[in-house]
Amino acid sequence: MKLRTAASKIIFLCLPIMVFSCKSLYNSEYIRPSLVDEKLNRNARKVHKKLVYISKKGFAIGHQDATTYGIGWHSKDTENTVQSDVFELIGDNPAVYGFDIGRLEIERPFNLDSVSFEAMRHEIINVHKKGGVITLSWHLDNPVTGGNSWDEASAVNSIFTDKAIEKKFDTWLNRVASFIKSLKYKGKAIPILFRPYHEMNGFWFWWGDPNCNAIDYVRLWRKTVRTLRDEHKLHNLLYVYSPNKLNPDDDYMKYYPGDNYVDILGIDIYDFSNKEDYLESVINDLKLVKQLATTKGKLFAFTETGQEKITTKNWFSEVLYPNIKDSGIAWVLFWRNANLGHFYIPFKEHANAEDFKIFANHPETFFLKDLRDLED
Ligand code: BMA
Repeated sequence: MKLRTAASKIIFLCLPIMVFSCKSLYNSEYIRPSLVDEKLNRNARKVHKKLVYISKKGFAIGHQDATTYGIGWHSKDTENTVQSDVFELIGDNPAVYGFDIGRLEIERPFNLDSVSFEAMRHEIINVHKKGGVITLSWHLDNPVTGGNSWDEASAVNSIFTDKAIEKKFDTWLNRVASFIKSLKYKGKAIPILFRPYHEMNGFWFWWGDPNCNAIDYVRLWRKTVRTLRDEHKLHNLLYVYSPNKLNPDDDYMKYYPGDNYVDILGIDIYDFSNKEDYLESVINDLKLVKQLATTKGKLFAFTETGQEKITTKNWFSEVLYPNIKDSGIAWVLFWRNANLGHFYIPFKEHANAEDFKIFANHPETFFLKDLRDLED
């Protein structure tokens, strides 16, 4: 009798713990990773784990602005339905969705590519609900001149030396934080792969070389992490570092903010209709990124790629696929389908539409439905 009472007491006391405690995410195949944010929420940790699993079997397919617009349509025409040029071709959506928050910092209602931030928030929630992975880039304006991202006038140093610019920039970061804070589903913060200040080894952005030196770049990156993570307590962000393809004198690590500030190593490489050049970069750069990431125990990804208008026959299955299939990348993100002069995923009538289907049929390519089949 006494024993039974004790046993029921234990069950009674443990029940809430049993109900509320969660299954551990970690096992022998997936050891607890060391991440920028030690307090990273469970959903974001699950995304990290998912990406690790995918990278062992293949890679997730991503598309920038996949569901906001495409060739001949805009999401405002199709409220509440997730349409995408990828879906038009293969009957499945991408696994990874790129969004850009450029101009959020200056409180514009639309981003630099005319996507309303309201629609973006709506889409991000929708995509998350359907099991997709979200990545955010930020083509932000030049805080000194008020020009756009491509205004090469020096600005990063001023963030640290000019009080007025610093104040302005802090306000910008606060606005980004507010937007990210609003990305919630069922009361929980939606995981985001945050990829700011990309292609910093290129000359075209004000945060890039030679418009910003490496010391200032690292300071900018760390300040951003500290503001979002420590001040605003955003615990849903994985931080992605993504230089542009390496020119002969480039050092991938030159602007690296440090292992404690980066979760995922990336690289952006485009095919400017020069197959040899493109493949040389894809092969060599991905190999290097893999080496660095593996040593550090981090994920890595092909954060932007594509050939504008896809003029090379069978580009997806014959140029890209054979060279990334064993690369170990967690995802590959194709750039946006803006218009007939600027697109990176074929539309139905395009000469490479069939080729994309062949590419998508390979077991290594993970689309949205494939992601749902993975266990947590
Ligand atoms: C560039 C181009 C631009 C666009 C920018 C941000 O590569 O696609 O047209 O404004 O990305 O998305």
